[in-house]
Amino acid sequence: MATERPRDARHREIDAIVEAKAGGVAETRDEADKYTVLGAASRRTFANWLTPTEEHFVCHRNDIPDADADAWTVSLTGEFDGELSMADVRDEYPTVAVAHTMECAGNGRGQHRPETGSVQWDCEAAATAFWTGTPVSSILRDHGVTDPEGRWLTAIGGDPSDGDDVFARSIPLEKALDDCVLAYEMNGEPLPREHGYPVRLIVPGWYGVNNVKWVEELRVMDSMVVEGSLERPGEHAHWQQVSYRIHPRGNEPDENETVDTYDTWAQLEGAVEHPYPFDANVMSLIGTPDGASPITVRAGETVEVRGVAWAGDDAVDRVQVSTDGGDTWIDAELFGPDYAGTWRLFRYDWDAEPGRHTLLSCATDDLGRRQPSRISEPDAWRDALENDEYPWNEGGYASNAYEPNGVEVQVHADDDRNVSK
Ligand SMILES: Nc1nc2c(c(=O)[nH]1)N[C@H]1C(S)=C(S)[C@@H](COP(=O)(O)O)O[C@H]1N2
Ligand SMILES: [Mo]
Repeated sequence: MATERPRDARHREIDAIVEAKAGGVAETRDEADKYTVLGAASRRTFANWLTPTEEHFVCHRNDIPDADADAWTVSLTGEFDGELSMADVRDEYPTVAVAHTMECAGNGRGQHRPETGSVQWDCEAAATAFWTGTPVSSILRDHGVTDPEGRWLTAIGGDPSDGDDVFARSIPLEKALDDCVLAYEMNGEPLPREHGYPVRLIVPGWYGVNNVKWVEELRVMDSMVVEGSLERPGEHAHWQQVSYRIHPRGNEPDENETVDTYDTWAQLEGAVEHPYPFDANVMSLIGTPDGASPITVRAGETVEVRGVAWAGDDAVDRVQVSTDGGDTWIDAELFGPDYAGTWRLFRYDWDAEPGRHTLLSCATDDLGRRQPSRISEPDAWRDALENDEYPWNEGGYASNAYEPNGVEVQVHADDDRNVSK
């Protein structure tokens, strides 16, 4: 272990990533400085379907491991057994590519009032990339694991945890067998170190935290990870059972071996006492106009309001746009690629009048679940949903309220020469 303080190494790590990404990402600091967190530097990321690697947000808690693909192995443990080299992962199984919209479960946390702890993201921690690798189902089947009933797959990161909590996350085997990928390329290039080199788990449509980077062990068990599940030192269950749980102020979430419903929204509606952020809640963001500078319109011309909308394992059914702060709503057109687990583009041709306007977007999924208008007061908890509010929760997770994501836009007529503000 290095003798310098971990914080120093973290700062150098952040500097190196920012430099490599050359202006595509911006830092967002955690007050305790535990995380490396970089968000999309501009809203315009959300006006495009594919996020260039340079603009893809980064989020992790420990330092990046000093990995060498030639020496890296993935151990298969629990109800199966084996050890895969990276050559095995690449060459012994089919190669696939999946598109995946990844959103940090803490995205939107910065809009909770009062503020919660941890990284104060606004809406910049979401991205869509192509990930190339091996279907997890091929590895599982090859090792005799075919029955998902009651079983979970735990992926463990090789990031150094300084002897405290191991980065271990569990997903139901049903999801793992369905569409998950052990990825070694991102957007057609070898995985960058900060995104999980040499290999990471991709869980299409599920919150970022489930997508374990630097995977060194895959474990099949009949429960999700609980304290003592793993054959290694350190705390095992922190990232599954303590952190990343959605719960009201001032209580400790219960440890569960299993839950019956994986759908995050169904959990929020009451299926699970303290929900786990698994698949992403229905959400949308406007990419352009981005509000960064005034826009000038000519008489008779419209302004394209363009953005992205996603719904985890579910499909986006509808996106509505408001250009008057939520008084009236108009249906936007969905267009572009339509892949499971990824966002869709939407557009609306806005007949913009000069003045200042608040643009909002609100998506509805194919189960009729619509983004709530705002984040609730801290003590509302489950009642919030009935009042068209997202429940304020102590960790600030999985928020999908539309109103805080609005864009303030100033519009000038094109005969106005004083476009200085
Ligand atoms: N091993 C490991 N994997 C991890 C993390 C981590 O701290 N360690 N952070 C998770 C979180 S919280 C997020 S949001 C995503 C971010 O993936 P990205 O940095 O490639 O965008 O990685 C996840 N995978
Ligand atoms: Mo995250």
